[in-house]
This record gives sequence, C-alpha cells and structure tokens, in this order.
Amino acid sequence: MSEEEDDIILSELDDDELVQQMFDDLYDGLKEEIEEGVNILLERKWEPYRILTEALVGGMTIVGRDFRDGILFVPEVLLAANAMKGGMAILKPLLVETGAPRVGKMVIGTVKGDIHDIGKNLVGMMMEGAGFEVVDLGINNAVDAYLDTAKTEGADIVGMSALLTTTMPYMKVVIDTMVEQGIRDDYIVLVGGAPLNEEFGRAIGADAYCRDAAVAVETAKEFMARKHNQMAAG
Ligand code: B12
Repeated sequence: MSEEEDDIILSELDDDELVQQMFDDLYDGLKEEIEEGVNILLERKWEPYRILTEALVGGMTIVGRDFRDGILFVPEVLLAANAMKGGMAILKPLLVETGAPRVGKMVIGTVKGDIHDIGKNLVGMMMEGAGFEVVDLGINNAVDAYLDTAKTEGADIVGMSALLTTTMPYMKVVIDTMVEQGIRDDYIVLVGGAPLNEEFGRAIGADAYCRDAAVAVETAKEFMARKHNQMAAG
C-alpha cells in the first residue's frame, strides 16, 4: 500500500470518527491536524462552543488522565496543549463575535507559581463571547498584578485560576490582601481550576467557585445583575 492510502483524510470521516481522530491528534500534539479538524467541524455547522467542549476539552481530558497515570510526560502534554491552543485560536473570534453590549469587566490570571493557562484562556474567551471585557494577566501572577490592574482598569470581577494543589492557596493571599486594603467588596471574586471545589472557594472567601467556563459566564452574569440591582436600590 502506498503512503497516501495509509493517510487518514479528515474530511472523509463522519462526525463521530472525526472527533475520535481529533482526540488522537490532540494526544499526539498534531497542531495542524487539530486546526484542520476544527475547520471541518465549522464547515459542518457545528457551534464553536460545541467544538470547544466536545472535541478539544474532551481530548484534553484524555491527555490529563494519562499524564496523571504517568503514561504521558510534560513535553508531550506541552505539545498537546499547543495543538489545543491552535484550535482555540480559530474558535476565539467566533465565540467573541456576539456584538453584545459590554456587561462588565473582568481581570483574569493564573496565580503565582502556576503556568497552566488553557482553562484560564477558555474562561476569558467565553466571557468575551458573553459580552464581558476581559483583561488577561497571563500566568504566574502575584497579588499586586491582580489588585493594581483591577484598580486601574476599574474591573467588576477578579478571576483567579490555579491548577496545582501547591498554588491554589495563593488565591487566599490575594483575597486576604483585598480585605486588609478594605477593597474586598469592590470586586466579585471568581475562582477556578481542576483541583478546586466549592468548599475551597467558600473557605478562602471567594464569591464563587466555577467548575467550567460556561458556569463562569452564568455566575458572572448573576453577580453583575445583583450588583446593578444593589446600585439601583442604593
Ligand atoms: C496541560 C497540562 C500541563 C501543561 C500546561 C500547558 C498550558 N499552557 O497550560 C504543562 C505541561 C506545562 C504542565 C506542567 C505541569 N503540570 Co500540569 N497539567 C496539564 C493537564 C494535563 C491539563 C490542564 C488543562 O489545560 N485542562 C483543560 C482545561 C480546559 O481545564 P481546566 O484548566 O481545569 O479549566 C477549566 C475549569 O477548571 C475552569 N477554570 C479554570 N481556571 C479558571 C479560572 C476562573 C476565574 C474560573 C471562573 C474558572 C476556571 O474553567 C476551565 C474551562 O472550562 C492537567 C490535568 C488535569 N486533569 O487538569 C495537568 C495537571 C494540572 N498538572 C499537574 C502537574 C503536577 C504539573 C507539573 C508540576 C508537572 C511537573 N512535574 O513539572 C507542571 C507544573 C508547572 C507549573 N509551575 O505550573 C497535575 C497537578 C497535580 C496537583 N494535584 O497539583 C495535573 C492535575 C496532572 C496530574 N494529575 O498529575 N501541565
């Protein structure tokens, strides 16, 4: 058999096969194939959000499981993350393209000591898509980065992301500093990341823990509505 006959033509696969193939390609860190897969699903009229959650996040879940189990290592996971980012870059303008009026402003970043940014980027994208203005601080943020930017930008929401059990306590440092400075109530504080849960969010004094980007959007909208009602009442 010639090599070409061995090659899988993504566009010839049906939707289920294509998503399965994208899981494999993400696993293998094949950025171009992931980009091609995303484009094919878009041509087949899949909603950008569905592509994001079913094909990309679905694939990353498998990578995460094998990373945990010691089957994959950091270099391979980095390649997978890079492939995922390639797909996300195509979807971002489509998710953001709502033309909705700005409903609020969020400063978001990954906490000090932590370089995981895929989840944070996803939350930022979804928030923008829902009409929020998003200021992305990137990774490895100390207290000042959050608080100075929130102040200068006049943010409504401060969002913190942590993917490591060793970095998640830093969220409390940020919130405690807000309390010390008497500015805690000026902001809605949302936290997220795989190792967190609701109990942790409550314990550190956040307004809410959000398990994924869709919940983050819903929660942010709810809090903004409350804030507006309070302002109207007061
Ligand atoms: C990709 C990845 C990496 C990549 C990161 C690439 C990048 N640019 O982000 C690389 C290879 C660099 C990496 C490095 C490391 N990693 Co890593 N990594 C992962 C992996 C496989 C996937 C994370 C991911 O992107 N998930 C997909 C996104 C979409 O999900 P998410 O991040 O959870 O985000 C969603 C929600 O949590 C929520 N959310 C997230 N942030 C926020 C923020 C707000 C405000 C809100 C509202 C919501 C929200 O919404 C998001 C979207 O729905 C996880 C496994 C896992 N199960 O999480 C391990 C994992 C997090 N890593 C782990 C480890 C140990 C490490 C290293 C220490 C490994 C090492 N020995 O060097 C280093 C740490 C480096 C550092 N200082 O940060 C462990 C952590 C264990 C622990 N309990 O602390 C995990 C759990 C793997 C494991 N089981 O062992 N990693």
